[in-house]
Amino acid sequence: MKIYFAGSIRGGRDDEELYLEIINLLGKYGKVLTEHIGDKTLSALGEDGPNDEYIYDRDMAWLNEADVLVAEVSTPSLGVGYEVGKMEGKKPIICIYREHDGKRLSGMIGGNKNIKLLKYQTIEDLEPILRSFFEKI
Ligand code: 6IA
Repeated sequence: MKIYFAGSIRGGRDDEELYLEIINLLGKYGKVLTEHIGDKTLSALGEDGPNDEYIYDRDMAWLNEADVLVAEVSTPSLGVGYEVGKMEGKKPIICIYREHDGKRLSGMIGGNKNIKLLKYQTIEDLEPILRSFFEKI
């Protein structure tokens, strides 16, 4: 099972430690193609790739290769939203969302009946959510 994990980079790195924990959890179910999302050295400037074209081409290739998309959508990110849109109708998608600071999720994710959206608070909550998702696909 090849897993594309999507999480905010230039949208903001507030949740980077959480991303790393999620990537570790996902490792139980398959190969995470995008382990760099949890990389602490990545800043919100996202200046660390060779160039944007390289990032886009490589990520599109990984999306095509992946069997499933797991998107952490608590920090709004144009890139994550784009990736969810690209995968809709093609491969199973789960969006995981942590309500915080009174911020509300985009209606384009929350209102989409084709997207499985699961709310959680802690990494402990996520374990059974992910287990049940991967058991069904
Ligand atoms: O708009 P954002 O930057 O927040 O979009 C984040 C999403 O776009 C992630 O889910 C990634 O899949 C993708 N993405 C954005 N920037 C990068 C990137 N930067 N590398 C890979 N995927 C990216 C350079 C990283 C470096 C280790 C070469």
